[in-house]
Formats: sequence, structure tokens, C-alpha cells
Amino acid sequence: MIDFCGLELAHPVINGSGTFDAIAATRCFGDELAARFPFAAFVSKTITLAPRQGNRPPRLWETPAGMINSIGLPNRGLAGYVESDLPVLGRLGVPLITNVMGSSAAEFAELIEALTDRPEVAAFELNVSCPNVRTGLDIGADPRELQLLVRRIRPLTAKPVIVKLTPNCADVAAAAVAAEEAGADAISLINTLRAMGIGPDGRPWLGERFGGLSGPAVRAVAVAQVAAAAGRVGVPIVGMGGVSRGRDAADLLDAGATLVAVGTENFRDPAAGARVAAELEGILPQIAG
Ligand code: RRO
Repeated sequence: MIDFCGLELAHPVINGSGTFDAIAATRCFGDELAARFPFAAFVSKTITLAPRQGNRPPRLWETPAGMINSIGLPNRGLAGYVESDLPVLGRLGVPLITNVMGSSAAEFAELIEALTDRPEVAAFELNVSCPNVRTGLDIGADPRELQLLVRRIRPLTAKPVIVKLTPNCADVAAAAVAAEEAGADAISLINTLRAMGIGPDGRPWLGERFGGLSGPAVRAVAVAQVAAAAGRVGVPIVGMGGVSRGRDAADLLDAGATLVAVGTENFRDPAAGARVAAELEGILPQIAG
């Protein structure tokens, strides 16, 4: 068992927000999913106060060893999450980490206040790093703004608050320090790297032109940023970015992470979380428990 901010986890592998549709998987596999759930905790996809349709298509572009997404936060909004998603996500058999995003500190606060007493929610992850929408984008890139946000949110819940940092900033370690000083219980990184794909006609392929790059292409960036953050903060770190094998997870743990999240690989192999955890146990038996 691993203690992560007071949550007891069976192993150190969780999912990256928005990369595993546990609701669709429950529809397909029913109770069997919870019996063989691939992650030690489940991070829900980002929710916002109001429902959102997401970005205009195309939303995905494949690169060598990576993927650029410009999904744009489609979600049912807070009310839809509480009514439709929470009853399902609360029965996965692992702690639920709810990922939230607002375009202002007040919006983040409203989301946390509405959800903090829900028994299904074990912890929160603040998405201050989505490179695909205009509002709220730069909070995570500016340590002072990030600190103001986390200071505002911290007193609103007794549950752990994880701050998911953006790699698209001058100094990720400074952002990590700001989050820790403001009371974050943990940080997670990296979100996707701002990127653009040019289509066969010579124009940007994605409907919103820019997107976020993930997958093995970003793995070395993730290792470097986790190491930089780990050198400056004492709170636990959830490391992610291009993890597709146990070896990749071990590298992030060696760089200073406490947990590792699998993201893009889940689209290729929905059982990747369990596989990476099993491979990791062969590499670092003392950690993978
Ligand atoms: O929805 C998205 O397009 C998105 C989000 Br919220 C995020 O945090 N990271 C990303 O790559 N895409």
C-alpha cells in the first residue's frame, strides 16, 4: 500500500485526467471493471461550472511518437457531473480524484465548495494548465497568479488538493514552489506541451490551430520537469508524460515522483495502467508494492 496525501493506494499507477473513459468502460464491462480496475486511483476528466461542447474539429493530430489534442474541455458541467457521473465514478473501487477548471479563482472556488462534501470525491486536482482554452490558461504559468488561486482554494476543503502544472512556462519549479507555499498537498505534471500540426494542405490541421502534445514524444521533458520540481518542493509529485512501460514509470519515480500517471497510452491499450504497474513491480519491487 502507498500513502498518498492520506489516500491508501494499492500501487503507484493512476491515470492522467481525460485519458480513460471510466463511464463508457463501466457501460461495456459492468462490475467486472471495478474488479480489475487498471489504476490505483481514478482522476476524472476536467469539469467546469457550465456544460461545454468542446472545440471545433478536427481535434486530434498524430505525430511521430505522439498525439496533439485540442479537445477543449467538453463536459456536462458541475450539475451534470453530480447527477450523472459521480454515481458511476464513485463505484470504481478506487479513490476518485475530481479534476476541476475555472476561468477565475471564483469559478474554481464554486466547484470545490459544491463538491467537497460529496463522499464519492477523495481529492481534487486543479487544472491550471490546459493549453486548449483561452480562459484560465495562464494561471499555472505565472507563479504569483497560481499562488493566489491555491491560497483561495485551500481553505475550502479538507480533502487533498493536487495542482496540475503546465509545462508551457518559463520555470516549472517556480510554479511548483508557488503551489506548495500556497498549501497544495501535491503537484502533478506534466500537462501537454503546446503544439501545432500542419495538414497535407499546408495549413494547421486542428480546428483551433494549436493543441497539446502528449505521448512518448514528451517523455524526456516530463522527466526533466519532474526532476526540476522535485528538487525544490517537499510535497508528493504525480509524474506523467509519455509513460507506456514500467521502465518509463520507474524513470519518473527515480526523478522524484511518488505516483505515476498513464495518459496517452490508455487510448492504445485500455489495460495499460495494470500492465505498467505489473512491469514496475518487476523493476522496483520495494516501491510498486
Ligand atoms: O480538453 C482538452 O483539450 C485538454 C485539457 Br482540459 C488538458 O488539460 N490538457 C489537454 O491536453 N487537453
